[in-house]
Formats: sequence, C-alpha cells, structure tokens
Amino acid sequence: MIVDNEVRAINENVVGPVGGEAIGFVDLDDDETQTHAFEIEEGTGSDLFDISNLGVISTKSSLNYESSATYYIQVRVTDVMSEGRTNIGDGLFSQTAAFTITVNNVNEAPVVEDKVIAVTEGTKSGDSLLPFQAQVSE
Ligand SMILES: [Ca+2]
Ligand SMILES: [Ca+2]
Repeated sequence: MIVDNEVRAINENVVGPVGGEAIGFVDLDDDETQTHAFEIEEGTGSDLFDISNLGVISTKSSLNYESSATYYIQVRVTDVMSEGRTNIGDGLFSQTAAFTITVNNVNEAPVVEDKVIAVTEGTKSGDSLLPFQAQVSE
C-alpha cells in the first residue's frame, strides 16, 4: 500500500469534496477482491473534514479563509481483507499520508444590515442621519 502526501485546495464557504477526486494510492498486492478503508486519523482539520469509503475528502461545513487558510490531516488507507482470505498480500497492510488542505480566498460581498432610522421632524435635507455601517466579512 503506497499513499502519497498531497496538497489540495478548496474555496472558502463551500461544503463538498476537496480537490474533486478520491485520494490516490497504489495497492501493491493488486487483489481485486479487496476493498479499502479510509480514515482521517489526526491533524488540525480532523474535525472539519470527512472521508468517504471511496477516499473522497469533503468539508463537513464551510471553511473561512479569513479564519484559517491551511489545515493538515493524516489519512490512513487500509487493505480490507476479504472473507475467506488469509493472505493480505505483499507490501504494507496500511499506510498513512499527510494532506495539506489550503483554503482559497473568495471575494465576499459586504453585508449591510437593515436598519430603521428615525428622522426627527425638522431635519433638513443634507443633515446627517445615523451612519450606515457595512460589515465587510471577506
Ligand atoms: Ca470568509
Ligand atoms: Ca474571502
């Protein structure tokens, strides 16, 4: 079992697969009856990402580039021995790889909150009212 370290990217504010495709690995024993198990073992992003049983890493919820732009996870790929077999084949039975996940910055529109402004009678044109504040969340 050989699994390569990888760097992958995902846009912020997206819930879905990271980098599109399943993680790459080479199963040295090349036994078609075997399946493979994937798990995220540790890392700064281990609570934030899931990995499917096909090896696709996804975000559990959207990430914010402005909070953190890089995460690391350690992924383990394991040969799952099929029933009735005693030989797990050549090479390592399971292997870990380090994944660096970078969050792409997306230009986010500023959020303007609705506000009710009371205008006192007698306010002249050009008088300043309460200032609007746009919250730029990008
Ligand atoms: Ca953001
Ligand atoms: Ca942004």
